Amino acid sequence: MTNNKAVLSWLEEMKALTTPDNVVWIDGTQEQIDKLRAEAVAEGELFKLNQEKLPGCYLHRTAENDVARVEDRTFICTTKKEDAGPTNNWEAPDVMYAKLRKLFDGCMKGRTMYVIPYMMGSYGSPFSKIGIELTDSRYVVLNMLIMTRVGTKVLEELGDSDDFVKCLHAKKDIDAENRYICHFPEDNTIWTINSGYGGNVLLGKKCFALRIASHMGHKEGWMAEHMLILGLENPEGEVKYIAAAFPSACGKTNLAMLIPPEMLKGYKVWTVGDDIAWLRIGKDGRLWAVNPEAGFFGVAPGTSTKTNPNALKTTMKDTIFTNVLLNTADNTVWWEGLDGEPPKEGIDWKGNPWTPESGVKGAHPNSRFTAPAKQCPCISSEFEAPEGVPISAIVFGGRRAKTAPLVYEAFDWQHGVFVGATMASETTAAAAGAVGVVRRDPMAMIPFCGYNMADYFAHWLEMGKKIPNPPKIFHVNWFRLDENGKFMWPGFGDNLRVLNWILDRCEGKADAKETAIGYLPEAKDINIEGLDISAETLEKLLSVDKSVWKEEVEGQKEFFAKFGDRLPKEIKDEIEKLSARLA
Ligand code: GTP
Ligand code: SPV
Ligand code: MN
Repeated sequence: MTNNKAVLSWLEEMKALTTPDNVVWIDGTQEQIDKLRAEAVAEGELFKLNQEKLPGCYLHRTAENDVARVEDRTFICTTKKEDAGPTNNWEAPDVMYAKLRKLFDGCMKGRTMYVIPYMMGSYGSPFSKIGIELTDSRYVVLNMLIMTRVGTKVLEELGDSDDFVKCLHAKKDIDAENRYICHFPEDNTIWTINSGYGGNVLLGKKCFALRIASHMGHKEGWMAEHMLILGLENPEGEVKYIAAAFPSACGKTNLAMLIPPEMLKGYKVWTVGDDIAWLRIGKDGRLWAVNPEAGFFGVAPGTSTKTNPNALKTTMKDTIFTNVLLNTADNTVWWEGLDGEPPKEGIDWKGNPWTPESGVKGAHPNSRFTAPAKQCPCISSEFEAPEGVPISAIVFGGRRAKTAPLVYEAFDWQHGVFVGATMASETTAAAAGAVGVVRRDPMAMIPFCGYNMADYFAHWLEMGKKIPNPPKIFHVNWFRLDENGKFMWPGFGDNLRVLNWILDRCEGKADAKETAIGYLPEAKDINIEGLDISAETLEKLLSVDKSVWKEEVEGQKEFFAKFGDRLPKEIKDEIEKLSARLA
């Protein structure tokens, strides 16, 4: 499919290492997609769902030990350990290559190697970047075809250039003990083995578009962030764009597709992206964002016509469901939190017969849908805009049962970077390990920053100095709990009420009071018309408990201590200033 020497010689090298029986180039044609789907069904890799109700939709179950990203097996392999920093696992490139070569040695014998040329970003955009993934998984091919732009056209855009990210994946034995997700940012290479799950193997996503891209952005003066991008249209028809970073499974897809509550019908949200943003300074001096992805790899549980009808509509055709429940009555899918009664019987994510009385979850908490972004009813007209969209506000947030109020605004860019750097959130099922434990997750990037996070903070501070008209920075928390452990804020569509305050602040149209942690709205500044929420609850949601925040500062200091002298002075200054304001 190409005469590109760099591509062909790399492919020969990888073939010699993994010794596949066949090599198939992915051209992106419907004919080839149909063939791959049919083969995957025949091999039991995919289950064909009810084609009348869900045309083009399939179900896949991963191995039980392979249902989420594995952060403890994810490595940043740079020559110098300090370049990976204290928040990443590190190994020297030569040592890791040697270890992995042994695992990859002959691992595709008897299998087919698929060559997937793909592009992150839209065709013709000056910001797009190319990768080629070699994989022995049809499931990966079919997912990459949804999540990225794949095929002949990508190779045409690449031409003779050697500027592409070299990605190698093999399922091997799905052996958790020998699972590795390895990044070599100094030579644009990603090697992963022994997994077949989403973020570990769809290498355009977290591995390239965040870990490798954040490293590129640091060198080249732009940013790769774990952010949704949405356009909020007001009743006058003006659209303003917001980028928001929340940790995994903390509400990006939901916010990006929000449907306004009845009372605020004149507003409309347009989705540009739900997971990743590449941000650059535009010619007009503002910060501009593109979504490098072409699809959504969204959390299924909790998705319903009440919470996220747009996501549901997006998944009605040409979607791959992973680890959800199969409703055997009509070969459709189900997950916890979907509307209506659960099916009377089905097959759970482990492949076992299931009934509502089984006492186990039908769908895995991190079960997902892979759906083409273009099918989203609220996809933005700017989804493929080559230069992206101008960002008015950056929003950070997470799951905090206490501490963080519903919303606050940073005093300025430097303080906003500090607000992002001090983010903390309860862990979720998106990564293997304990769920519900509060951990520090700066800018929602702790699992995805491809270089030393102290340098990442410095890069954010540096960018701020270079953006003539920077966006304002905010922090939100939809997840505050009351004494009974119930969410105090209704969330979902009603989050628009908070976005409205945010954009009004950007335009100088809303009031705020100055507090120790930043500018907060007064209760009167948040429109709660039509909401069943007491004035007292709203007051609580907007309260800042100084004693809790003093404890918070101790946790922040402990986290920052990891970075030693590499931590930017500005961050140290901000923590001192916060302490002083709390005293
Ligand atoms: P990743 O794809 O892992 O990066 O996650 P994400 O940030 O896109 O999270 P997503 O929008 O898929 O939401 C994850 C879970 O949080 C789902 O179960 C949602 O139903 C739930 N959720 C999203 N928004 C809200 C909200 O405003 N309030 C509450 N209570 N739950 C929410
Ligand atoms: C996340 O974990 O933040 C995801 C899913 O968006 S994965 O692609 O598995 O990383
Ligand atoms: Mn994500």
